[in-house]
Amino acid sequence: MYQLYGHQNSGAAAVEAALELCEIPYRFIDVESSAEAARALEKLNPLKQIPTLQLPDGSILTESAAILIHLALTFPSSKLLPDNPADRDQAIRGLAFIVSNCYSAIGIIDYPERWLATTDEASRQNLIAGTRARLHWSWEVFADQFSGELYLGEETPGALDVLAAVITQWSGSREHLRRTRPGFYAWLERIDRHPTLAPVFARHWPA
Ligand SMILES: N[C@@H](CCC(=O)N[C@@H](CS)C(=O)NCC(=O)O)C(=O)O
Repeated sequence: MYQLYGHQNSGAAAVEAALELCEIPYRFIDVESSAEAARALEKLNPLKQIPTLQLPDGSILTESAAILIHLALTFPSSKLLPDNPADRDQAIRGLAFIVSNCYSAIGIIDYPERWLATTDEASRQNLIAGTRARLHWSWEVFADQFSGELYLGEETPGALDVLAAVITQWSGSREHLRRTRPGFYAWLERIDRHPTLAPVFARHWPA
C-alpha cells in the first residue's frame, strides 16, 4: 500500500488529493503526531520534507512534481496528466514551474535563516518581503501562462490543478490573486469545491 508522509496544512494535500483521484488505498502518516513518525520520515528523506511517498514495493519518492507524475503514469485512468502529448508537455511544464518558482519561495519565507550567511532580524524580514513579492508575481505569470492547461467544464481535475490549488494556500497568494487575477482565483475556488478534493482540503484547511 502507498504510505504518504505529511501533516496538516502542507503540500502533502496535493498528493493526498491525487491518490484520491486515482481511487487507490493509501495510509497517511502524520509526521507531527509523534517523534517516531518524524524519525521515520528523516530516515526516508534526509531533507525531512513532506510530501514523501513510500511506494507499495518499499521504494521512496520525494518531490511533489515527481510524485504526481509517477501517479499519473502508474494510474492513467485517473487523467492526472492529459493524454494528448502536447497538453501533457504543458502540464509537466506547469508542475515544474510551480515547484521551482512558487513552492521553493515558500521554503525561503518559512525558513529564511537557511538562506542567510548571518541572521539578523532586518535581513530575515528583507528576505521574506522580497521573496513574498516574487512569489506573488510568479503566480501572476503562472495564471497568464497556464490557465488554459487547467481543467475546464466537467473534466476531472488534473495534477496541475491540484498542485496549483494547494501551493496557492500560503503566504497571501490567494488574496493577491483574488485582486490581480480574479479569473484564475475563481478557477482555484472551483478546484477547491470538486467533490473528491473538497474533503481532502477540508482536512488540511478546516474552515
Ligand atoms: N521540493 C519539495 C518541497 C517540499 C516542502 O518544502 N515541504 C514542506 C512542507 S509543505 C516541508 O516539508 N518543510 C519542512 C522543511 O523544509 O524543513 C516538493 O516539491 O515536494
